[in-house]
Amino acid sequence: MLMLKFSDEVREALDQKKPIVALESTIISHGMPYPENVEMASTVEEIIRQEGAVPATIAIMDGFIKIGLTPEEIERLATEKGVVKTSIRDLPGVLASKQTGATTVATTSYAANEAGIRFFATGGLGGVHRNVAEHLDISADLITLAKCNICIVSAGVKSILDIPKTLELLETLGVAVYGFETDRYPGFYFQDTGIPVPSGSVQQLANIMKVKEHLSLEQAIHVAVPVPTEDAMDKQFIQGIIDEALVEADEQHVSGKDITPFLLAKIKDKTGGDSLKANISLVKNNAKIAAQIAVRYRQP
Ligand code: PSU
Ligand code: MN
Repeated sequence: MLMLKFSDEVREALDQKKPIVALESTIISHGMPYPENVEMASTVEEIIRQEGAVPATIAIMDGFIKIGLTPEEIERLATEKGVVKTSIRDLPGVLASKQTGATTVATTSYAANEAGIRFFATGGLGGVHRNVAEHLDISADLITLAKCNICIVSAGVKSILDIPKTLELLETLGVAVYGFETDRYPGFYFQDTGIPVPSGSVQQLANIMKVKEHLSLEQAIHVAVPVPTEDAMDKQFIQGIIDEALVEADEQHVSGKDITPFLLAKIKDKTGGDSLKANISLVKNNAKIAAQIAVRYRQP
């Protein structure tokens, strides 16, 4: 595809059929403050390399979908003014105007699928927002995952969402959901939503992706990994904070694509930074598990 521009490392990994893990960039530009975001992005790449896979952070730059970024390009995403949160509808516009764009789960999944990269690690998926009947706010992440043959590893969906409705919609779209070594769906900042899911190990999940190669199914599978115990937050406590932040968003008429960055920043302030710590911890852990599955997938 003409719009894709690969780093040498990712191009070589694709040619040699090495395990690769895609990474999104909205989490860098809009999801975390500077400089923690840059530190997180480089550590996550390092973790993937340590597991024997190649990281491919994705962003829009200079009229191309760049797959594999240099440290300077990651710094640019974190510091440049006016980086556009690029969901799938925004992609043609951002490319045409040569703006710098940070890719959401939707756009990263699309790019990974186009590139033939099968694994993608992130923090939390977008989904069905609370009060959906009033705002009809449903992330394009979901509908895009229904069209991308990838395995996306996250700590669940964003805690600010209506989690049961998001899982219902994933089912409708044909996206299978597995808990990583757990039969309860995790809740991003907290470990257990109480919602039952089938459990999978590294080997089982790699096998599922291998079988999927023989089916002409285009949907993603989603692997949900609980946040590591030492950084997990108390469910009741974080729910209370999220509820407060949602009220403030409503009062300030924040909506559309701005709602997630607004809420994440509020939640960070209200938890004295603990939510950021949990967020960084879970992203690193998800990258490790995604790399392990990607490596196993490439083994005979
Ligand atoms: N979850 C987080 N931090 C984030 C996001 C999700 O904890 O920054 C980003 C992801 O890029 C996700 C996007 O794809 O928010 C979803 O945004 P929306 O709901 O506007 O589609
Ligand atoms: Mn939305």
